[in-house]
Amino acid sequence: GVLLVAQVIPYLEQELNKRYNLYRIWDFPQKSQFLIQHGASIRAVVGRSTAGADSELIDALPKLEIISSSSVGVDQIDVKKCKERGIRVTITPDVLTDEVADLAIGLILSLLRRISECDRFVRNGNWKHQLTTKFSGKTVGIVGLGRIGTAIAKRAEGFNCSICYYSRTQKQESKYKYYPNVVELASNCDILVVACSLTEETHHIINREVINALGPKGFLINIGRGKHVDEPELVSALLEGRLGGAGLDVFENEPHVPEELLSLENVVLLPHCGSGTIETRTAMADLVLGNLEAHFLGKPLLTPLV
Ligand code: 8YV
Repeated sequence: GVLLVAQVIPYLEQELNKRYNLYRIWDFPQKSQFLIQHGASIRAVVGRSTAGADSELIDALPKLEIISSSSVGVDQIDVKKCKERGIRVTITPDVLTDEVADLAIGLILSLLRRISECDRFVRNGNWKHQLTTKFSGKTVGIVGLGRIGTAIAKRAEGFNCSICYYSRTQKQESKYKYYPNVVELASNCDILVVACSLTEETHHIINREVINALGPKGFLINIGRGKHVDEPELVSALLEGRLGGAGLDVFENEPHVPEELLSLENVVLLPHCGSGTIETRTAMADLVLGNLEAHFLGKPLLTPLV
């Protein structure tokens, strides 16, 4: 059996249902009851960024062989436990990189040029001109120069931006300026983009000090995870004018969005849709299916993490 722990696109759900004995966790009002009845027959778990497999779920699935996640992030999966138990983990890297990087640039443009706000003006019958902020030529600071961070940097270069970054270690092959901590990075850029993975070390990596360093003329963009940002600190900085603005695709307690943000004009708020195009979600689904198929045929996995 295959256990689906999160809603996925219809194509993926249908294909899983065709190929396997598929259980959807939400079909069972009591998760514990499902696990007692069917836990021993589950060989694969399919999840995504909203739900994966924590220690408790893994413990309840003694025959679990593989977790295939329709996401590049694995913060919802107990990867350490999977390693210990010899459970394979696959993710969907690369196929979503362009999409998420495109959205990051979209958020920057929307925030600085106030595109969403201007659209609301026009819809409300207001032909109002207001002066906004230029993007081209600004300094973009990237937290996490991995696949997505690098793709954002390349795009920003197309806007003649200077690029600097923070990561745990300096990338020798990179021509961009490296800062060994996020506060320094934030002090030296106009737009700070969070593009790292969520781990214990990067939880609340954007804290009060970083926000203050970015300052009243600085903009924060988050296309990573909500938990990268100390959200109450972000909200108070925006309310007090200590930060110029924020473009957010993710929130600390999704789908909950802090009420205070809804009335602010210097924020752009998106429903975690970075990878959300037909093309990319289909490619991600095909990777999930391809990894499961390879696993059950005893072939090498396409995109293994563990
Ligand atoms: C998704 C993501 O929201 O890849 C990730 O880590 O956050 C996104 O691509 C998602 O899990 C799509 O199913």
